[in-house]
Parts: sequence; C-alpha cells; structure tokens
Amino acid sequence: MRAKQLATCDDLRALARPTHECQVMHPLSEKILNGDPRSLARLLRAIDDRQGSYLVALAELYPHTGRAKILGITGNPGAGKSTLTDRLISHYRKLSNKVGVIAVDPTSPFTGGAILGDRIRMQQHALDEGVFIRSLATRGNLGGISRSTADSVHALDAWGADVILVETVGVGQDELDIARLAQSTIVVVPPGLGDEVQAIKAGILEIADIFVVNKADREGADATVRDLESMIAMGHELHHSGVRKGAHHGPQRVDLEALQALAGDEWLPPIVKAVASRGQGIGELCEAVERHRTFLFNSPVGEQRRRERHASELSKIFATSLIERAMQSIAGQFDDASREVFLRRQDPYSAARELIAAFLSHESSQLIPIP
Ligand SMILES: Nc1nc2c(ncn2[C@@H]2O[C@H](COP(=O)(O)OP(=O)(O)OP(=O)(O)O)[C@@H](O)[C@H]2O)c(=O)[nH]1
Ligand SMILES: [Mg+2]
Repeated sequence: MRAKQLATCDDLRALARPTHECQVMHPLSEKILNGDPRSLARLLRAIDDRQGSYLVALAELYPHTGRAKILGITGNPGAGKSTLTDRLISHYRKLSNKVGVIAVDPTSPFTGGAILGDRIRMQQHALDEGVFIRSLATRGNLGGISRSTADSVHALDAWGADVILVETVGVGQDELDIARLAQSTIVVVPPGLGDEVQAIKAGILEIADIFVVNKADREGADATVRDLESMIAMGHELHHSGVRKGAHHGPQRVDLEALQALAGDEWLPPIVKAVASRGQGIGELCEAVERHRTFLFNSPVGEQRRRERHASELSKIFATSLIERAMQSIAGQFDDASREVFLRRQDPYSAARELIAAFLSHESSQLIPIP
C-alpha cells in the first residue's frame, strides 16, 4: 500500500482556498511583467523590508525570469566599479538593451556618502526609461542584503531587463556571496596593488570570470596584468607545465594560449585593460562577457556552473527557512539549551542534536494525513 501523503495545516488551508483566488495574479506581478517601473520599485521596496506578500509576487514572476545577463562587478573600494558600471549601461543602451543596476553599498550609516556618489555618477541615466538603478545600503546586515539582492535580481529580470549589473565591494564573505549571484563576475583591479594582488587573491580569484585592470592610464597597469596572469597560472597549478615565458626576476609573462590548451574545457579568466573614465576597453570587456556566456550556455562545464549557482541559491533559502521555522517552534528550548551550554552543563553538539530532535517531534505532531 502506498504511504499516505502528509500535509501540514498550512498546506491544507491553502488547498481549501477557493480556486479563483489562485488564478488572480498579485497586483504588482502583472504590471511588472508589462514593464511598469513604478510597480517594480514597489516590489523592490517590499523585498528590502521583507514586507507584505512579496514572496507571492516573486513566485509568480519566477517562471518569467532567466532571460537577463547577470553581471557582477566587484573589487576593492575606489577601483572604478561605478565608473565602469556607468560605461556598461551606456554600452548596452546603445544596443537598445534594457538595463537594471543594483549597487550594493557596504557603507556604514556614519559615513554613508558613497551611494549618493553612485547616484550622481549614474544620473545621466536617471531619466532613461530603459534603465532602472537601485542602491541598497547594507547597514551591517550583509546576510540579509545578499538575499534581497538575489530577489531583486529576479524582479528586474521579470521586468524585462536584458542586462543586470550588480556592483559590490568584494571584501567580506557576504559580499562575495553577492558577487556569486552573477552569471559572470567581473573583478576590477587598479594598477599598483603590488603584493596586495596576492592579498585579494584568496576570495576574489575563485569568483573572477573576467579581470579588468582599470585605470590603465596610470603607471603599473602592465605589471598588474602580469601579476594576475601568474596568479591565474598558479591557481590552475599549471605553472610547472612550461607556460611561463622568460627567466627574469619578478612576475613573468605567462603564455595564456598554452595555459588555455592545458586547462581544456575549464574557463580561464581573461584580463582586459580599461580606462573606465574615458570609456576605453568597454568593447573588449563586453566581448569577454559574450565569450563567457558562450562557455556557460554551450559547454558541459558551463552548464554545471549554472546548475551549481541555482543549487546554491536554493540551499541558502532552504537553510534560512528551516532555521526560521525551527526557531519559531522551539524558541524556548533554544534559550534553555544555550544557557546549559554557557554553564558548561552540556556541549553544543549534544544540545544541537536535542534541539533537532525536539523540532522534528514538534513538526510531526503538526502533520495530519490527507484524507
Ligand atoms: N585615472 C583614472 N581614474 C579613474 C578611472 N576609472 C575611475 N576613476 C576614478 O576613480 C575614482 C573612483 O571611481 P569609482 O567608480 O567611484 O570607484 P568604485 O570602485 O565604484 O568605488 P566604491 O564604490 O567607493 O568602492 C573616481 O574618482 C573615478 O573618477 C580610470 O580609468 N582612470
Ligand atoms: Mg562604487
């Protein structure tokens, strides 16, 4: 005999709703699908505030997403990310693409000037109906902001953005998470970082799909390109395989073609030199973006990357929802357990195991068989 399906009380309440209720779309969804910017702005505010029925709207919009190019632009403070973003907006607008921009700003509430700076810098696009710019301040709540950013990307995608640019300062773990939302992550590096290039390596190298050495009008751009080339070669542990040219001191040239041949189907991040303030290098950057998209959409390794991106989004939502739900049902027990751990009467692993058991038992008492 087949096991009876189980449903929670909430599921049953949803099933008991009159069917016509399910057929009416959320008031914002329909307008957003028709490209209305005001409704998009309202949904983005609701997403930020986690307010109202924004999840219903997002669920309705999701089947209409997946069309946009999502580009992350990250790098150290002052590297020229906003200037580059501004140039990319102009580039894609010339191609008649609709563009969405999310500028995630980690500025503390005490210094909060940078968002204003971004707004002014991008102001030339403010009256353009084909551009939607949203600044999100993190105010110390980075975990929350990475979720809001992901949801906002879906909303912009459903609104009809052909390109979505997400600018974030790539410093901490949560900002790296935001960068990972993107299909193609562009890491902007100014010249002259020297040893600091090594320092940014740890987190940023893994997420870079394309490097931009910006401010190439300044001294040291070629040296930075060489630093990055060696970093990429080392990252792929291929530097023993004869891909370095010459034998002089300091960073050596790397034969990128040989490296690519050795890397096979793996994507090696190209390095583009740019002077964002003068609009130089933007064409090359966009060509690199297109090549990366061809890799993502036309190769098994690329498909694997896209699957992993979605799995990672689902896993984060699953984990957060699970913990929220568990905390609701066993909040009192959690407080008791943390006191026991504090008093050294119980170790944290045993306490966590007991909490899981209490949660599962609470949940199963809520289950009722579907008749
Ligand atoms: N010389 C030169 N200056 C540039 C270039 N690109 C940007 N800048 C300048 O660098 C400064 C910082 O540029 P932004 O675009 O604000 O840099 P950002 O990375 O967005 O900065 P934050 O958002 O504050 O982290 C500005 O004064 C720009 O005008 C460039 O290619 N060459
Ligand atoms: Mg900026």
